Amino acid sequence: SSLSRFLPNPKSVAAKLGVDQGAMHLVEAGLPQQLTELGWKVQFDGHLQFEDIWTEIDPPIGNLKNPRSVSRVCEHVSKVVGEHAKNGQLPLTLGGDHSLAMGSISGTLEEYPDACVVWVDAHADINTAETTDSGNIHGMPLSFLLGIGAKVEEFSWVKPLLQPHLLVYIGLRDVDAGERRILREHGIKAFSMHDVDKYGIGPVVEMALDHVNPGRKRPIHMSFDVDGLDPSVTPSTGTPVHGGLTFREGRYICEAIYETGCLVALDIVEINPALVDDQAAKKTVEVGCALVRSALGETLL
Ligand code: DIR
Ligand code: MN
Ligand code: MN
Ligand code: MN
Repeated sequence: SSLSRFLPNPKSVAAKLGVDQGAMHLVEAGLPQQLTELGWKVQFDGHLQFEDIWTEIDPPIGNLKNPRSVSRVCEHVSKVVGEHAKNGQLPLTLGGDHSLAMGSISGTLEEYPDACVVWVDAHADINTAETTDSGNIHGMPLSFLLGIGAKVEEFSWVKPLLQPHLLVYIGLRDVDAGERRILREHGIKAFSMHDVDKYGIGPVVEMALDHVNPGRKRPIHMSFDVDGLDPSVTPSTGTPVHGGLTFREGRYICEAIYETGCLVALDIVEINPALVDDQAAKKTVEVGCALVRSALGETLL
């Protein structure tokens, strides 16, 4: 490919220790070389560590955990992703937890204001400061991007640039009551595991794209939480939920998104090699690499 590509690596923005190692493991497993073999010109920005940004003394705001650190890291991610998008590069953001999508999607929308978002996840990640039970910001990024809920001063840099009809979910199976209300109120389209069982993954992806990208002309930002897949496939993740996507269903989503030719940015998040055991971590990292390759053009034949 003549296009230039790039791999930023935000440090964890997670409360659960170890998720920041996910990116490191994907790179060490050979992801940059694998993408080079697929014909991409890979610009690897190195592992951003944010040691100067991350602060140990960061008391909760409301019940939001590590709010200042998470906010600053995400703001940095948004700038880096935005710059690379501006240069015509496809930013691949390796997590780290899913709060970083607040940054990556902000960056994408700066350059592509008409972009749609395909969010693959077991969770809806759309809690607000009022609805969150856990206080985990990785359960909230979409509410900030959509401008839903009470404003949190610390996150005032996040522009509410995402419109509800340009967001679609695939894989949901663990949605809080408050989140369900938000999805209903804002008419946000979601394909749960029930829909995947009922229609099959092919039709689900088609319906999802018809909703956010009817003419397949809009740029697509895909944000892929590996807990969208079943824990038997991606065990090393912070909040596994039974009954998820199979390996093939996950790869199919990525292949189908690649086929649209509309992909402009990709996140792979929530791989935590510190969880379960080394074998589980290795497997999860391998699956993560395979998902990225599929989304970036690897074909089976
Ligand atoms: C829950 C779980 N809805 C929360 N969400 C997770 O904490 O807000 N999201 N784990 O990734
Ligand atoms: Mn998530
Ligand atoms: Mn999740
Ligand atoms: Mn999460």
